[in-house]
Amino acid sequence: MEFQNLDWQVENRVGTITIQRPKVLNALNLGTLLELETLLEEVVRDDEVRVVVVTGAGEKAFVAGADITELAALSPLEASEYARWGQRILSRLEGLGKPSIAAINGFALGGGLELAMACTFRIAADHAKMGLPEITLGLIPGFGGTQRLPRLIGPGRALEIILTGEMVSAERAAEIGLVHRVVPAAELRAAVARWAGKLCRFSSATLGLAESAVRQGSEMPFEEALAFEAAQFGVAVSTEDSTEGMAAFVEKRKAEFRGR
Ligand code: CO8
Repeated sequence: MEFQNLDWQVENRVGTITIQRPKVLNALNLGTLLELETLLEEVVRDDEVRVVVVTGAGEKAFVAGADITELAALSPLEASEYARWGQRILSRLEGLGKPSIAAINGFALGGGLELAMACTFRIAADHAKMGLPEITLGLIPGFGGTQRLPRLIGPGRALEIILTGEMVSAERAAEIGLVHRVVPAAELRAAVARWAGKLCRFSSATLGLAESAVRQGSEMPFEEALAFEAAQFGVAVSTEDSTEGMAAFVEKRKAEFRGR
């Protein structure tokens, strides 16, 4: 697939999406979002891809937000529709059924942090800075930030980040649970590859079931969520991979999962 604003590479069953507009710190414009939307539909169908990594081109930025020059030209109705569309794309990433890792290689701001938060995991370079600075532009987050951030770090801390518009360091982001790991910038690529490699060893079918049990279950009343977990557990047991996983344990050998 050929894109103007994205690069897409698959290696060792790991697909990497690189947002590629380094001159504007990889800001997400309409064209980039359209390409991302198209790519995700391909990725979801591509059985070769087990894990998706999202990162930004260059060393300075992951993604510095939605493209402000485009936002400035929107009417209120257009802005609202744009926000809904962007939200749908990020929800598609979140609900891909395959784990995703944001490799945060620099600034992750506004729509950039919202993109990272839609990923299953976030690994940040030590120089990365994160925030939702929309308030400093007279705006509020519009690609899911007001909802995903409090779900990740709690409403108190989310309100601080959203209402002050201040950036947090990678170290602070790890302390508050916004990122899973912080690594020296030079080691980011290797750390993400190791994390992705670990995930590739498991059944892609059961990874998807576990993620949806957590994500969908956390939006349900507790008893309903437990019933959902039990139903997902039943589906897991119906897979060939669960037969293989348990047989491998009994036979004291390494399981060969096939994603079925
Ligand atoms: N949009 C457009 N251009 C950008 C953006 C952006 N988000 N971020 C940086 N750029 C451009 C700069 O304008 C600059 O361009 P030029 O070289 O032509 O002047 C170039 O990238 C390099 O940036 P800087 O010179 O500013 O680099 P600095 O190192 O001085 O500063 C910062 C880096 C701190 C990251 C700074 O660039 C910055 O503050 N950027 C904006 C961050 C921001 O506010 N992001 C939030 C945007 S709003 C948003 O994401 C809303 C999402 C929901 C939308 C809902 C739909 C309606």
